[in-house]
Amino acid sequence: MTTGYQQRATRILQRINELASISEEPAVITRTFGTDAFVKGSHLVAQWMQAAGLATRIDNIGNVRGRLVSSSANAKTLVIASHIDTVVNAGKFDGPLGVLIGLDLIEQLIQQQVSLPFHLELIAFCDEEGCRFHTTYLGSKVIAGQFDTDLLNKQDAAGNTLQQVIGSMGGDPGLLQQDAIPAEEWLGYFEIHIEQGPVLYEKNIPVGLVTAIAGQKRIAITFTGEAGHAGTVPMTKRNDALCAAAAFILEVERFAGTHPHQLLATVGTVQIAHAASNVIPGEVTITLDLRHADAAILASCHKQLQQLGLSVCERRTIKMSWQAVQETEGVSCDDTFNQLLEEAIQRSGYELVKLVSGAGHDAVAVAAVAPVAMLFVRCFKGISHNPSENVELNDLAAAVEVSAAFIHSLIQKYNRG
Ligand code: HGY
Ligand code: MN
Ligand code: MN
Repeated sequence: MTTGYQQRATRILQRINELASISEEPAVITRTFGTDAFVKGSHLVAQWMQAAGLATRIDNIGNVRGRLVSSSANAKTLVIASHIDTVVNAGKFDGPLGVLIGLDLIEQLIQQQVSLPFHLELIAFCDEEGCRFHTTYLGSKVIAGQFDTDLLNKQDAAGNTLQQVIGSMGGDPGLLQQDAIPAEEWLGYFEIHIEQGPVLYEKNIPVGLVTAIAGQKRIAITFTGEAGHAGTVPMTKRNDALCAAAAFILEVERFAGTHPHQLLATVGTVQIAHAASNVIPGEVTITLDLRHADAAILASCHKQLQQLGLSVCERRTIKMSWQAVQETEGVSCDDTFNQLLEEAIQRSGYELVKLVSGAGHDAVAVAAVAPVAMLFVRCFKGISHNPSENVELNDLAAAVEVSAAFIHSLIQKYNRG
């Protein structure tokens, strides 16, 4: 016999699958900011919001926003959100799970004709991953009033600026400020997201409470040597930029792998300029992603790795440029919200697990202006950013049950005034 939560989870899963079928490439899931597939996915989510009876719009940067207005005077706004952009060759739950559970929660509130002491805004953020412009949280920065207009000049690999891409989607970059929710109007922010790590899976527990989100730094590093003929330049006379990059990458792995405080360091992209199989690479650019919950440790590792890069390059007479592309401090989730979320988890009969998120989330951008809370959902072996990302139906049902209990406790709390 399926419970009401399992029926709701089944419908949520159907929507997750339908959204996942919209991709830039056949047979994989890729929906990066501003592409046709991304726009098509946004319109599908907007249709669902409209059908649910929400006042729906796509804002100037491309966030899909559905609002359920409260009749209470001076009501503030609670945002339930996550993102619908993806990495390349992504899983189908990272982002959409939080948006579509949020949609279900709001549909239920409408169906039960619950009178809300606060406005509820469901948001599908447009660019949490930062795959196209390497700066994450573009959509959430806009609604939090934290968007730096210098970002509009950022260029993607094809030389398109963010300004142009926003315009291509019908947005007006000059109106981004107006899309912010004013700081004084915020009640808070709630995001449901897969854990993307192994803790809940290993503990065999469906949901977890997030206490904090780690800080991260993204750096673009360019190694410049000298291009040359693969068939004539002796090995001892080469300034091979790719070999220097490779030596540095292995140094990064050694440094992070032996670091006493679980530093996470990843080189996710390598670009060889004018690459050809018979040319000694003259210029190579890599991206380095550094994560740690402690800002001081993150900053000192960043400095040490830059030094390591310089010494690798000195030994090889290679020039190195080191450019920080994005830096976000870690944030803590709100204690009051977490107390209510903790009670919702326990009232629903689940063991309480508290976790720090190594992955970044839009909650990081919103934490600058509002209290944030996050609920993690177990995913298969903690795998994510990978097409084998998976969530069991019963875990989806558990997340619906706990989230609904949490929202109801917020309604009770603010109805009491
Ligand atoms: O990279 C991250 O932590 C997130 O998935 N954007
Ligand atoms: Mn995500
Ligand atoms: Mn992600």
